[in-house]
Amino acid sequence: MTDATEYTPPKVWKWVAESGGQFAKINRPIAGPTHEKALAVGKHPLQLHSLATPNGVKVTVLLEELLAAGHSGAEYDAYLINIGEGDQFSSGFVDINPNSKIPAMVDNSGPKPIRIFESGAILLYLAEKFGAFVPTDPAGRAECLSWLFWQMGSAPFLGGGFGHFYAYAPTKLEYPINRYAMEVKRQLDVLDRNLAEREFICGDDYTIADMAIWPWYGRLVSTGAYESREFLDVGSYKHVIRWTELIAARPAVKRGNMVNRSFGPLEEQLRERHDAGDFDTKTQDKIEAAQ
Ligand SMILES: N[C@@H](CCC(=O)N[C@@H](CS)C(=O)NCC(=O)O)C(=O)O
Repeated sequence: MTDATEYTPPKVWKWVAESGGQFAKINRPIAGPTHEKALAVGKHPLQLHSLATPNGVKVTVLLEELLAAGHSGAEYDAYLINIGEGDQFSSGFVDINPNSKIPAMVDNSGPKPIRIFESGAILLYLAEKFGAFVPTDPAGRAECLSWLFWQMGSAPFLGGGFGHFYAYAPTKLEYPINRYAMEVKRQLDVLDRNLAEREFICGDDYTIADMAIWPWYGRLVSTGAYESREFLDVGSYKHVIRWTELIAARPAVKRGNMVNRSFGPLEEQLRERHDAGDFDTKTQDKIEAAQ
């Protein structure tokens, strides 16, 4: 281990507001709102407040898959939460997610609004509400929930651990990069061995477990994340790559990827979605051309 500086923790930790790193401005050691602002409310039963990060994409892919499967009750309004600008700390957003992180959703279809936060909880809520993409037999359901919760527990090591220290931290430190690279490669091997024997994560059927895992690990082995494709030798996970391409080809996945996207090619950005027709008329390239 060759870290240049050694840190001696003080007796009591204190917040140094500008500690460096890409997300230093939005990281705080306290919860709660920073400003008063109500959330917009659209016409559909489901109100999503999100951004097209991997956690956000999980939910928009499921919503688009539900609509494609004929569940018209899954119509939704999707509003953009710009986490770089601190939208997640508005009073309205904190009311629906006290943890101030996207995605968060409100279901207005019943007598009282129901709020749901945490992407895994939203996936399960919607799958159960519509009776789709989650098996109902005990063995199938157990397998699906096991992989869903595997993803929820594993992705923080990928994003908050590996991604943070390899790409975002102000200095490159050998110890944390080694620790998290090893863990991410182990996770990829877990997936690769599973997908060597199955078409989808849980077997023959495409489920919310695929929708949870694909935006994180599929991205890692295809377009890449944290500019780490070579470092992690992602090409060696052949079964993960085969599955990633299978999911990416689904039309609902392509649409789900565009919703609440405010980065990348303009024709792939549908920053707000209020209608199925918005994919044809309201992408950012068309909005900017009309201005
Ligand atoms: N466990 C949460 C994690 C959500 C999460 O980390 N969201 C990030 C974007 S991917 C966020 O909103 N970050 C804003 C912040 O940390 O202030 C989930 O799966 O919903």
